[in-house]
Amino acid sequence: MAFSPCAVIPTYDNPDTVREVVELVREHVPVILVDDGSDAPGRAVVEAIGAEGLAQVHHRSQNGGKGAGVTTGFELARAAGYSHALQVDADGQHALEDIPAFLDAARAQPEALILGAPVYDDSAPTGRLVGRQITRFWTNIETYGRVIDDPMCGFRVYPVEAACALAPRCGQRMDFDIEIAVRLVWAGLPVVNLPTKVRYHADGVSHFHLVRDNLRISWMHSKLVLSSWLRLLTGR
Ligand SMILES: Nc1nc2c(ncn2[C@@H]2O[C@H](COP(=O)(O)OP(=O)(O)OP(=O)(O)O)[C@@H](O)[C@H]2O)c(=O)[nH]1
Ligand SMILES: [Mg+2]
Repeated sequence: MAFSPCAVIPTYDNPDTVREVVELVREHVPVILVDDGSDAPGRAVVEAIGAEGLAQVHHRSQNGGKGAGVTTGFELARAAGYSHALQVDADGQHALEDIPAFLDAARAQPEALILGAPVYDDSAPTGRLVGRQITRFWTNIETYGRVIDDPMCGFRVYPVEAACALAPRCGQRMDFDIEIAVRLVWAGLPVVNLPTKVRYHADGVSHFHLVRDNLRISWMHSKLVLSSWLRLLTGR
């Protein structure tokens, strides 16, 4: 299949940032924007983006989580015939000037999963940095080595077919980014980790719930560690 990338952007209540993100991303690739049941202000911005033809817009009727939004985006990407999906957050935290480097890496190794490896500045909250170290400890165990630099960064490129096959089996909220990366490693995809700056804006919006999402992520790691041991024991 010829290399034909699009972007999949999940959004939930990002009225202040989503338009600028879409405008910058569409300079590189066509955009599929999945609104995951945003409240009126976020929904109105997404509707305007669709009406202006800046992106292919899909509205999910109910909030299902970041993973649910991305999964819907993968399905739309496959239906439209795209080979690769660049995933970018809608909150303006990613260094979109790095998009060409991400696309070049995917073009050079189309079978690979291209993962952003965040380079933080002083704006990053300590709690989030510690959480990432813990989840990285577990993904190293789950993947039998240091394959994934950062399993939580939402800036990455997926081969669409492989992503569509595994996405519905993954946790559909903030656990999604981690679980699909591990499962794609298990499926045999090579991983390319690309350093990229991540900023936390003073007035930024986060939907990451410290307790609820960390509990969900802990449960997911329990399942994945068990599965990784079973895979070793059974050779499957
Ligand atoms: N579809 C969907 N997208 C979501 C949901 N929650 C967050 N997102 C999107 O996922 C991206 C990242 O969300 P954030 O809340 O910033 O999560 P995060 O980047 O892991 O957390 P921080 O490190 O605190 O920024 C943004 O584009 C959000 O709009 C959701 O419930 N559904
Ligand atoms: Mg964020």
